Amino acid sequence: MIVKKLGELLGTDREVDVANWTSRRFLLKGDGMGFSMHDTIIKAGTETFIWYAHHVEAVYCIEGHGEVELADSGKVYAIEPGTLYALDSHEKHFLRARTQMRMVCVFNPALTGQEVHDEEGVYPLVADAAAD
Ligand code: 9YT
Repeated sequence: MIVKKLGELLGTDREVDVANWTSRRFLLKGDGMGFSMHDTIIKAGTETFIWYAHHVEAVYCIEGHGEVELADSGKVYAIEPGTLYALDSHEKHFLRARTQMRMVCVFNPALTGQEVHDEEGVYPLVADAAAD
């Protein structure tokens, strides 16, 4: 069994801080669960274009307010604590945080921890099975 506390991740390579968000990676590919699970802070006032071409992701908001807009349809969904959205079709989307939002994110396939958003907001598939 794996047991982790958020505090153990802070300041390690499992805490990834970029312009618009900070992601604390509880579970990565190397943990062998078949999915990755992150506690992610989306910074207040940010808009992020995201396209996970190679992954599906479920996102559950536990703190804060914002919205997600589907790029193709323009459809906008409000996000508040208790809202889940699941990107089951690799939807291109804009994630906007009105206040700081805290999201529990689950990815399949699992992130290795080596991915970075490229200029299109895409996470590539990272093939390094040994990572983390
Ligand atoms: C909600 C979302 O997708 N945010 C981007 C960061 C991502 N959750 C990650 O890498 O943890």
